[in-house]
Amino acid sequence: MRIRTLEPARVALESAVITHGLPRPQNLEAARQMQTAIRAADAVPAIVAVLSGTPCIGISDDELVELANHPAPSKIALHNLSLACAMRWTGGTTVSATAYLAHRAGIQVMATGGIGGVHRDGRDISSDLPTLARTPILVVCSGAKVILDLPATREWLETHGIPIVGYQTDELPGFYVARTGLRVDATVEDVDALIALWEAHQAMGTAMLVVQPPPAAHAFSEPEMRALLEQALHEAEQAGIRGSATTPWLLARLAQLSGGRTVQTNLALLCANASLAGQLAARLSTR
Ligand code: PSU
Ligand code: MN
Repeated sequence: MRIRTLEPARVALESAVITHGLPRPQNLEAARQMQTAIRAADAVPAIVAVLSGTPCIGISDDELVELANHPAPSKIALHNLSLACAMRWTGGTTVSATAYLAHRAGIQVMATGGIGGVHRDGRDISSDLPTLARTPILVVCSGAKVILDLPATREWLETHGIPIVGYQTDELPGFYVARTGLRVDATVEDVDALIALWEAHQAMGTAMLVVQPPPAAHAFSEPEMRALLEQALHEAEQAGIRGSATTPWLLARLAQLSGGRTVQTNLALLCANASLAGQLAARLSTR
């Protein structure tokens, strides 16, 4: 493992969103904007990725450019992290591999767009979930991705002892949409209240999710998203898309169907989450 800095106010950023979640050139733009948002909050961004077999906690801008433009990057989750190291792969780490590595590097806070969860077929469960169930880390996100079975994902989190805290919201957001009708476990209005909850939870050994809706100017309405999603899910089934290809395929199809609007929403929510994570990390580092 290569750790770039030991600065206490670090925020880990996953990189599967760079290699598999967003099209070029918005992927590079997203990564840079997230880093800027974290620095503006007086914290230090650490993009987590695997470069030629080395798990990296923090990468240089040259390395980021290379990763964002890599012709065939791997999607690295927990099941293939060790293989990626042994076989010298280069790739983006999902929330699962990122949380695992960040925790080992002593980082308490990470940011992403939407976590993985229980897929709608009910059989495919993202390794993000079991990893969060055994990793004490504070994850700032906009809920789970709307392509998933959100009620089942919410139940899974509850079963496995992962609290969901709404930041200025009482509902679980659905990534591109602000509301899902699913409740959060607690709502807080400011960063200090979040810190108090995290300090109470930390010793439990599981992650805590902090969720906030996508910025209002970019959010999709529920009926709008339902129509796009119905078509994308139907097409994915027809095309026989399975396993780890599912999430990237659906995100890319939604981007096409919405004329690029979902990409703008994704960018906006990633930056907002990075900013909040930066504020949390900065505050935690002074305690
Ligand atoms: N957040 C985004 N876009 C993404 C992802 C998160 O805004 O593409 C990635 C994360 O890396 C997450 C992964 O861990 O999607 C989930 O993939 P899967 O469902 O295959 O576990
Ligand atoms: Mn899967």
